[in-house]
Amino acid sequence: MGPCQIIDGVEEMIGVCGATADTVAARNFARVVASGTAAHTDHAREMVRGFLETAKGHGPHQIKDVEKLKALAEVFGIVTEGRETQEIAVELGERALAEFGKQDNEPISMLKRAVPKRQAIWKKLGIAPRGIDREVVEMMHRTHMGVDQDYQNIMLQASRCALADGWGSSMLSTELTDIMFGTPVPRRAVVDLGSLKPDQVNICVHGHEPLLAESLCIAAQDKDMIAMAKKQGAKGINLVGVCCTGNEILMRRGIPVAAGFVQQEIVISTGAVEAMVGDVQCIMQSLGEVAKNFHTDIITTNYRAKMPGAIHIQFEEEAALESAKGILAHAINNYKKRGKFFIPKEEKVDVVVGFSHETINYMLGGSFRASYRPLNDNIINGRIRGVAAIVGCDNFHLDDDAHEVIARELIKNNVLVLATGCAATSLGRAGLANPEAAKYCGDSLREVCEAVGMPPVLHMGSCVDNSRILVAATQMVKQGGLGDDISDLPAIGTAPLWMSEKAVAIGQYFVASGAQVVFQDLPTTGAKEFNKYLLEGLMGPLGAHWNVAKKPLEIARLMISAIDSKREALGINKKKDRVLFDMDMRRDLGAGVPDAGCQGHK
Ligand code: NFS
Repeated sequence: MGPCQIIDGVEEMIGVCGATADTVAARNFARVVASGTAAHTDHAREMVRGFLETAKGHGPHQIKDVEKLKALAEVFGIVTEGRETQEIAVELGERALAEFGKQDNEPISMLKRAVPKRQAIWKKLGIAPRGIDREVVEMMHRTHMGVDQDYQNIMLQASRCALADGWGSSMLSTELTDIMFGTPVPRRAVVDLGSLKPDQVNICVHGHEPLLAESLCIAAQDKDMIAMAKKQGAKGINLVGVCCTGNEILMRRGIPVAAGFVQQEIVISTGAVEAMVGDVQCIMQSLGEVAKNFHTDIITTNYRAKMPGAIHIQFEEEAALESAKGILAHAINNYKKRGKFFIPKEEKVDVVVGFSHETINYMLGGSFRASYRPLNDNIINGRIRGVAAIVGCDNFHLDDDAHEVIARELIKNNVLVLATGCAATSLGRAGLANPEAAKYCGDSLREVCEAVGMPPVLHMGSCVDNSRILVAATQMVKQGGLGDDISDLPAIGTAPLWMSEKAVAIGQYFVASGAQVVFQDLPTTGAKEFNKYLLEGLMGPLGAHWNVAKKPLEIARLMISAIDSKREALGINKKKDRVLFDMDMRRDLGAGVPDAGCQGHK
């Protein structure tokens, strides 16, 4: 009688209660999805609460993107005409907060953003998420012993739960964070360990919720704090990011990311870090042990996530700036204790980041015709073969250059890459997230990148920002010419080095939204039927399924061949003649404009 185990090599395994391997694996897989969704949801709730406080005029932050505020308010059916920004923001914040605990059976508001065909699929299957928290609870209930025993039915709720993440909590977090801290625009920055500074107080901000990081950014510019650092003999305060909180401030402020997930211990082992400040998620317990060898203090700031050996300074949202200053003061006072240190200066790579979906719209479309038309046209005319997302974690037990190998193969074959999370950090370190990397592309993608001045790998932010990819894919469908659903697009995603449960939730919401995904492995191979269902069977109800390929190059080739199949289905697999066009044609927003993205190059 438990714990349920699937033993390799035992065919027809059945538990004492009669549960089959397929039921057990489906339950476990669904619980992984629920856990990942819960992590994004609790993060998002904090962001929405912070947004509401900001809307009410409390704390150090402001509503920075009023245009986006109004656009999102419209999605929620909030009247914007003739109303003050603050009034709209408070109503939006309250409505957004209510999405978590909603108890009626109406779908969450953001689902309306999806294309009609996808919404109809969700409705037909009965998987449109209702309340965000409710879907996690129902998932945990249905996978409790003796409840849902049909793996296909379990996967319906796993899809609904994952969709509550992608189109609910993650999307709320991304959008409200943008409204509050500014929608990212392209900016140059650096990544890697060389972003630490030898003569400044180095503070690493690690974790996920940008409320803490943004408050630290503001506090680090305070002249009293800088004076305090100087009094300790430092030239200033150098804030750097680790993991996804790093990606958040990189995207919006151009603050360097020193490390992704696997490098977090190495940052401390430089001996040059006065404090590593964390909130929630992806923070290794081993940091405490590593830090014992140096003067570095590990500071936890969230009551949810305490660590043995760490100093806890609770980050109080109501007094965000004061809290941030307290944390900084602690780090500054540690500067004098710094002993021998080593910063690998050559490990510093230029990146251009900040590719929100709005930026892609603007960048490819230009200021007077911002739209996805040029992207679609370049896909239709074959200059861009398709779009691939490389997302998720890095980890130690698989090839750690997988992201780079996959990305190089994709861009060489004219596939545009979108990246988030630690995958984006690793592609930045590999030198692929800057416009100069266009030289590694196939001829036609290189032409597009050079014309627009964009990198072939577009850094779109943190893991919650995978919701930007859902919006971008939806915009591509709505723009026309590439089918009427995400499942028609020549697009595919991978999280090759996944390790966090959040990555599985993301994978499942992509599949449930109609996008194929590829992982290097899935924890379901002991359950033959269920595994096959994930890898093939989901195609029936959802129009997309999971894929597994072991080696990075195999992953890339599988992605390219999936893109080619979609191109064939769309009838755009034949090379079209180039059509030169003039300014009048460019201004013609209605009709398809061939070659639009490359106009500048001619
Ligand atoms: Ni995503 Fe970001 Fe990194 Fe993986 Fe962890 S930091 S939220 S889970 S390890 S990409």
